Amino acid sequence: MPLALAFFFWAMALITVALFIARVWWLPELASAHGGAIDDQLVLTLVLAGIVFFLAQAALGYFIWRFRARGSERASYWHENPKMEVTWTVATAILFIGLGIQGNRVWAKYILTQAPPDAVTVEVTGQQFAWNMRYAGADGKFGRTDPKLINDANANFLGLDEADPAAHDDVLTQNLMAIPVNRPIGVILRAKDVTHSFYVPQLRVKQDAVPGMGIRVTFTATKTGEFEIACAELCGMQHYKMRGRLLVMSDADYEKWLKDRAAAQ
Ligand SMILES: [Cu+2]
Repeated sequence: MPLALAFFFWAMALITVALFIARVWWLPELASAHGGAIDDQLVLTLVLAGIVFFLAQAALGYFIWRFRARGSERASYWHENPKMEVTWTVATAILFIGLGIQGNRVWAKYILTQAPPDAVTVEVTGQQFAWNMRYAGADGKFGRTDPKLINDANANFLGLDEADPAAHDDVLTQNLMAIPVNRPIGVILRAKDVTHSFYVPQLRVKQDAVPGMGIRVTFTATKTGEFEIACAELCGMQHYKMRGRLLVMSDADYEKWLKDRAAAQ
């Protein structure tokens, strides 16, 4: 019986590790420039944790079998082993702190990178339960907004002030965002009501949108296609419905799309 139990632990450990190695359940396909470093960091964490997990399970199985009850022997009580305790505490601390420092470097590079001056700027404003996108238009300037002018019935979701000349060419969409591929994108992330979270899994971009703040998010998409923009913050009863489409296009297609949208409104 102890041998069967030991085999059970070994088999479980092997199957679990094999599922990770085979990547049966894995992240969605990567489509951004900064995402590779995040994925590598995740893999490094999983590999190190996987090795420790496997060794621990292997040892557990071995001990179950090695120290099984034999004859009328009684178990004896054994109290502390400072050398072993210090060893695994220090080893765990080095592993944790090391991964933390390394991960922090990857994170800082992503989150602290400023959009270069030639970046495409898109303002994204979350509301219950939609994403409002805004492009500055030909003048490169966003029109003035005023919360008092917000009127959802008239589709003025952002409270755009029509009296401001810079507002006239602003391009507005809802739940639809187009960007050019291989060009830096600078998103200005806002929220109208409660906290939302702008999440595009393929881009490895996830950032809270906080009322009263204009949070900058910089990324470069490396693949054309259509991706889902999800809200990753439980923001109310219809949170599950809060989703948008992100279209990553060639430069020419993007310019045409923007021009068409501007002409249509
Ligand atoms: Cu939301």
